[in-house]
Amino acid sequence: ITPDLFRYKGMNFPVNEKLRPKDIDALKDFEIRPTDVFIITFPKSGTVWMQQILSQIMEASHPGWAEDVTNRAQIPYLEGRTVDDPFRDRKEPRVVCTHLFPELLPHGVKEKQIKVVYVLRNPKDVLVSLYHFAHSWVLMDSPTSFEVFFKQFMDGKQFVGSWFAHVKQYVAAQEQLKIHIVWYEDMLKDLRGEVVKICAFLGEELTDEAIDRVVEASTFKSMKINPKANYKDLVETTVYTTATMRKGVAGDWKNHLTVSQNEHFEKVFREEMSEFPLISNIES
Ligand code: PPS
Repeated sequence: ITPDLFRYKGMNFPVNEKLRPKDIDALKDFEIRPTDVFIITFPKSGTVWMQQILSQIMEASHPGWAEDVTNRAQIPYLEGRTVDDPFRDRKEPRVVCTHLFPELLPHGVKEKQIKVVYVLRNPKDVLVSLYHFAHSWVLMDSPTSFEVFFKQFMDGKQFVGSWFAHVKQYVAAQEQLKIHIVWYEDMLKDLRGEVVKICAFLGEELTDEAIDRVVEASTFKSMKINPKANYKDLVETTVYTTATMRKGVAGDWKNHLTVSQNEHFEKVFREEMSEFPLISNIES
């Protein structure tokens, strides 16, 4: 793996995040409440988007749920060490997000059968988005070239690890965990339809007008100018540049992958994912 990362239990963590193996192990005992909701993603699959959607749904359904903080404070990363006391005391239902592999999740996720929203995105676009993000996030080394980064991603040597392993493990985990899978591309095509399905999964009953407001607040355009949603506050601390809300489209991989890289990607995808009915989603 790249020198900015260390590998632990099958997952690649940033060396400079100061998260140590013992901290990662301790997450298993993170106290889960039955009403907790998890957003789980492979990076760059739509995490920030889902943070915005869920915060809008929760606020509509439980007035006063949202505190006057950014989405990433309201819905923090479990492994980001921001899950501190303010989060523990948040109004239920608490929402947390994570990139952890299933094996590293808190025991309570399975034991209490809490609700998990897993966001999936065409991995070619994930790769491209992560490539750009790596240039701006201080915890990752800037890639020396797209070619090198492409290879590292395919080999599971970049941030978090293998996209294929992550997705396969979560698809398989559907038998044990209460998971609702949402495709990034489906949200682009019909955001309202996906929001309705998410509400049904969460058991949150919203009026049509409230759903309209959730959708309106969760478009790329609205989020880009919303300081609670766009991570702009981190730009000042040089953690990110504008790379979080970069393009927000499907198919940007066509502007990056060469014909032979694409062929290689599709070959690996077919080998790795042959048993899962996901192939059609990566062909466009
Ligand atoms: S992270 O760093 O893992 O939390 O990143 P993540 O939020 O998972 O993914 C970032 C990409 O999601 C895009 N995005 C959106 N696309 C469409 N609509 C909305 N509302 C939206 N919000 C975020 C964001 O632009 C990143 O994708 P790219 O391709 O880089 O633009």
